[in-house]
Amino acid sequence: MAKGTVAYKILQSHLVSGKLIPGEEIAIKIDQTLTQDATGTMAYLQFEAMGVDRVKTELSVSYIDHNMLQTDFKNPDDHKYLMSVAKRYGIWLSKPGNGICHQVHVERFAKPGKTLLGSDSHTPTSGGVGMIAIGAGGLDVAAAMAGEPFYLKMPKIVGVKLSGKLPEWVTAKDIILELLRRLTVKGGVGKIFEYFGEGIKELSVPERSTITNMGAELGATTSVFPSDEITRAYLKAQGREEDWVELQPDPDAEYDEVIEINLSELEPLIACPHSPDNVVPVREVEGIKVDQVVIGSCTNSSFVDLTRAARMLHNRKVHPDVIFAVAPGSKQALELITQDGGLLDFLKAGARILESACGPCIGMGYAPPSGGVSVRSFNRNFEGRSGTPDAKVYLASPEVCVASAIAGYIIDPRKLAQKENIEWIRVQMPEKFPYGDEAFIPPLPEEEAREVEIYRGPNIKKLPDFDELPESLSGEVSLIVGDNITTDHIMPAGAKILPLRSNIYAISEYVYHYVDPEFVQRAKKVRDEKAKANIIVGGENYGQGSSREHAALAPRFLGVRAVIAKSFARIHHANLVNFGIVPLEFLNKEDYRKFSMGDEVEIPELAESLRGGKEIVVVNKTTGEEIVCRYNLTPKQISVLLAGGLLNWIKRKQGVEV
Ligand code: MIC
Ligand code: SF4
Repeated sequence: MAKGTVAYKILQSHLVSGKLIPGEEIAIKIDQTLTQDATGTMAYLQFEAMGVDRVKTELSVSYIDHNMLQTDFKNPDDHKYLMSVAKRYGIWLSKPGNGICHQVHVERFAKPGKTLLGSDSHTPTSGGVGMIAIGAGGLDVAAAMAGEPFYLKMPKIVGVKLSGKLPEWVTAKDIILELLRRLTVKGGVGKIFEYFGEGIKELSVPERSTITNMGAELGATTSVFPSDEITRAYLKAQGREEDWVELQPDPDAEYDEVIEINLSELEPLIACPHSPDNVVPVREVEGIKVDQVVIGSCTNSSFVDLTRAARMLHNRKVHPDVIFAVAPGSKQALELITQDGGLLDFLKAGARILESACGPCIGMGYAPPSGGVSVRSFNRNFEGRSGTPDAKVYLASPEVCVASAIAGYIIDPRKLAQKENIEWIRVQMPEKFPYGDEAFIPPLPEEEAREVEIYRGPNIKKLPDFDELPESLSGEVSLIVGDNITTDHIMPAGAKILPLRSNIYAISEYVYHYVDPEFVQRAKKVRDEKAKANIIVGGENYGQGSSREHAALAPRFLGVRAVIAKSFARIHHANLVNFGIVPLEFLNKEDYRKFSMGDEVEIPELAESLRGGKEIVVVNKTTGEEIVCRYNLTPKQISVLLAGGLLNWIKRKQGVEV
């Protein structure tokens, strides 16, 4: 039962209901929340609809970091809305330019032993300081701000034992890439990864956070490190030593599973296009010509990452054929490299300096050229995510990125070190970080907050109302997709679509845009002309990747009422439920083949079967076949589905007319 582990202890001290037995539904108290602008507007619209006067958490922070291009009124409208909501409801606001939510949260707010729920899948980054930090859909985060506990199935707690010592030029990124290589993008579903062993003693907080960040790519619920003297020194340098508590696993702690990684045996690794688990040693892809390189994203853009990269570039030049960019993870990191000269190293080497924000990671600028190769210190390389459909994106440590930028082709940094005698660069943690608090707006006192008027520009549209689940569902198969469909496939981001996040009517026009540009018209026809439900058929790990609830909300708006898949990714599964779309799993995975596009489908007594916990029989009326499906839903999720979604469910609970 994993008693005595760090994760177990934190969950136990926050348990509101249920038993900490893997697979059982538990509810936990949430101490902190975070939102970012791209998911935040919707989360706060939903929070407003809950009719609460002020957030009920210990701390809630609203970050503006994703959507920074401001090509017209839409982004600034959203930012202004977010700023007014923060003032009205007792929320901290991190202004645009202050950095990426996860980086900044670790720096300024993350606290060992506490819980954090964030409307972004990389929220587990804060696990690097010993907190249980979980990514969720905006609606779940809104509910947590309204004082609701967070419901989840108790995950297994997997101990990752790090033994040995990282060889030179091998980094934290290679540890998590090694786990991805072994376990794949669905290997972490239903699991918490807890790191322990001698090897953790060498890892600084930013390095630990690189690892917990990319636990999201494993599909894990979260990842966590103990809170030790390294955590203490980091928090002290952030001027927050009082936030430190020690959190270690008990000597007799037992994990549900243990994975061992001998750090001494690792070498520089790289994830090849188009999946973070497509990992090979760098030497295997050496020589591939590179068009662009970028260091940034919430994974690897801390002060430590930037300083190492800058020192590698000292007195060197980026290869003439390569465009090299740096997007510092936070203003704090940018300030530090400015102080210690790293910024000048970048500039002299010929780097482009981008804003402290997500930027290229979700295709908000700096897209690669057609068919181009881009090597990035990021966490996701899904096809098309960079903004260029046929680009090939590789993911690696900042060291591999810089070495490749200098060489002009992918290269193992150890080779370059031999050739050009690049010394191994160790970075000392500063004794005092620049806190950068000028970029935060603290919450207003209650009385003053009540006077604040919420700003709503023309880009902010009211949420559509959704009806309850019908007793029986009659529908049509309007899309069939394969394995590992990401939320970037379902609801793409990028400079064109991201500004529409606060306008569900407009953004729903882009559902599955790059996969099947006809889908939206087809779905509307089924919804409006045939008055039927749209049904999507999917493969394994359906909905992996981001937490964006728009990937459930927009399909629901288009009339999707059920997704039948071989298996689901955790956050998307929860988002489907939250928006009243029934996630069904094939009992026999071979039955996936029993559907074709346009098949007429009937699910008789759907609601009754859910209520009674019975198997669901989907009738393919076109072929006459009956397909048996199961579902992985807790009693609460079933009542949410019956109500037509979580917002209806919460309103009903609070006695508000739906
Ligand atoms: C991502 O990395 O895909 C994002 C953009 O940060 C998303 C959130 C979003 O879509 O707004 C995530 O990871 O949850
Ligand atoms: Fe931003 Fe990329 Fe991190 Fe998502 S993964 S929060 S887009 S930097």
